Amino acid sequence: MFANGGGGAWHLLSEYGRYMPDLDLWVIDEITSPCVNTGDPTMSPADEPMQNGGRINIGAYGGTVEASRGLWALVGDLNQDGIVDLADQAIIAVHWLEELEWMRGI
Ligand SMILES: [Ca+2]
Ligand SMILES: [Ca+2]
Repeated sequence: MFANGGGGAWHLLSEYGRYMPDLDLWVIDEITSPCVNTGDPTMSPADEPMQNGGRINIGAYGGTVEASRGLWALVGDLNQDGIVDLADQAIIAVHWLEELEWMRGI
């Protein structure tokens, strides 16, 4: 599931963002490669752009600024520091009961 492997474009397809170096922009694909966020779990994905899923990608661009984006692995990790803890709970406490205007009519 590459952008165009036959054409030498080895960036992984992603519904969350894939870099197109020839146009210097990010695009959204209809599917996500299973290689997104399935690399070595002991390696830091810090060099991948956010949203980097909290795990390095497999492939030529895994661990680089051109890595395809993916969903963050920990849903409750609101500050995306890799752990669900009181800091995340504090974010919820600060924003507790906020709502969008369109919700007020329901
Ligand atoms: Ca990743
Ligand atoms: Ca956190």
